[in-house]
Amino acid sequence: MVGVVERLAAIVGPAHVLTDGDLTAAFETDWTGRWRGRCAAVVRPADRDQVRAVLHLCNSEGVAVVPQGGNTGLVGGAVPPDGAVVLVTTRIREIGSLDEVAGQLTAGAGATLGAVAAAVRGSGWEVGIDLAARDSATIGGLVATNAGGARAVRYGPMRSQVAGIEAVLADGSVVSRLAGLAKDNTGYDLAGLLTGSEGTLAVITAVRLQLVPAAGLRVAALVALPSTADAVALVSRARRALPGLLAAELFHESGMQLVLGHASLAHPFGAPGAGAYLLLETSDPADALAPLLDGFDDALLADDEAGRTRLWQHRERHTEAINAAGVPHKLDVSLPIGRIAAFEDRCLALVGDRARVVLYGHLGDGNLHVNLLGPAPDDETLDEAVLRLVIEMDGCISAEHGIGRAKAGLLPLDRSAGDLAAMRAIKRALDPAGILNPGVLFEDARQT
Ligand code: FAD
Ligand code: 2HG
Ligand code: ZN
Repeated sequence: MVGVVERLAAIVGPAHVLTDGDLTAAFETDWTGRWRGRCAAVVRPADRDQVRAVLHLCNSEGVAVVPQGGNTGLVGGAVPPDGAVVLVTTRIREIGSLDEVAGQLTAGAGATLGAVAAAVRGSGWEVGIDLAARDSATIGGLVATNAGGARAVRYGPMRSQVAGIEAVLADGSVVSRLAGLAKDNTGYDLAGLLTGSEGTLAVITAVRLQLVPAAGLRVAALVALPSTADAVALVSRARRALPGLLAAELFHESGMQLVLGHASLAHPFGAPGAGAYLLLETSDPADALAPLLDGFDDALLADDEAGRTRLWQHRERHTEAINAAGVPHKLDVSLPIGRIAAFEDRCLALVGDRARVVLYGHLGDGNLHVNLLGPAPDDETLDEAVLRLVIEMDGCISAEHGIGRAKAGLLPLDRSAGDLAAMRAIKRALDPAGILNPGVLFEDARQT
């Protein structure tokens, strides 16, 4: 490995190859602290050609490579197996000029979502995706995980924002389609294939983003409701009554109390007790929202930025508040929206007193985040039981964070033998030596 480290330094410059444990530590642990590895080196290429050279070298030497962007992923997908090279993209962060006519721009994979959002602010266009990790999560990471976030109910997940991709395959060859053509039927959709591939098929180096028209008006409402079933009914009505619905987020008193304690906030409704909280945001005028809220005594409305931020923090700060309470097991599941309330009841009954459960999520998408606090980091008994329940109720085991290392062993619960065989065939075709992110998606795909 010493020879490889020297050759990596020759490619990217010695300052951009880290081997000292104090310097590599932050790249070896995930955001929750549940996953850890010990890499041989962290390498930070400056551009696509350096990525090509790094991959070419590692492929010929049989060294595993773990692509990493902002390291905000929540399924251990950017954490290295021992001895791997972590390829960090954050120096590849150039943001190209905005094509005002098409509403598109090309961003380096290492540009953060926040930087791209800032670059287009005031143009009349905006990125159709937003999430609380915006200032660290990178465009490449968002595409590699097909991230969702609060606005997916309106604009779809990251897949819907991708107009083209440039990426480097394991052997150093390049695939590139960055013209951003709305219609392009010239063979396989490689950008589509790489979206959601979690660093197992290629290193994404640039993304052509399709922006959405910026919402002029934004009105948020935080509503306290008797139950999740009431929240589901309200979301269903909101989807029909509000063409501009931007977000429909669910949480509960369990999460509310964690956030209030962590952030030293007063209860927004003065006292606890609601069965469910629903945060709606729309670009429709407030008077379109008001009739939906008739009959609910506890609803807070905000149409200015400060007021919206105040309401949103109760939802957005769940992840950090949970981290502050312990090392969580995170299950990020999809269910038919009509079965969410029943799932919550069955999930709470199933877990009982074996863990503290915090349930919340993107209700408009039928996406629940099941956070379990208490079980040891490597005890997956409850994780598996909850995911089996999800499948029994016609859901799937990842709505937005991906499979990563966390759920690689459980993927066969969800995907058929035929699906898995096709996925493995694609993996073998694009990465025959299996150097890219071994252990992610396929538990056994390894060769360090
Ligand atoms: P990383 O964590 O560095 O990597 C994630 C995966 O992508 C890994 O498998 C890695 O190998 C791969 N990867 C990264 N960059 C590349 C690349 N250039 N080429 C190939 N593979 C690559 N997720 C949501 O979907 N919705 C949310 O609402 C949401 N909210 C969050 C809130 C908080 C506070 C936090 C901490 C996380 C949240 N996440 C959310 C999870 C996370 O932000 C996303 O998964 C994000 O897409 C990860 O981006 P990243 O740059 O940090 O990727
Ligand atoms: C969110 O929706 C993120 O806030 C993180 O996807 C979810 O912390 C989680 O479990
Ligand atoms: Zn989420």
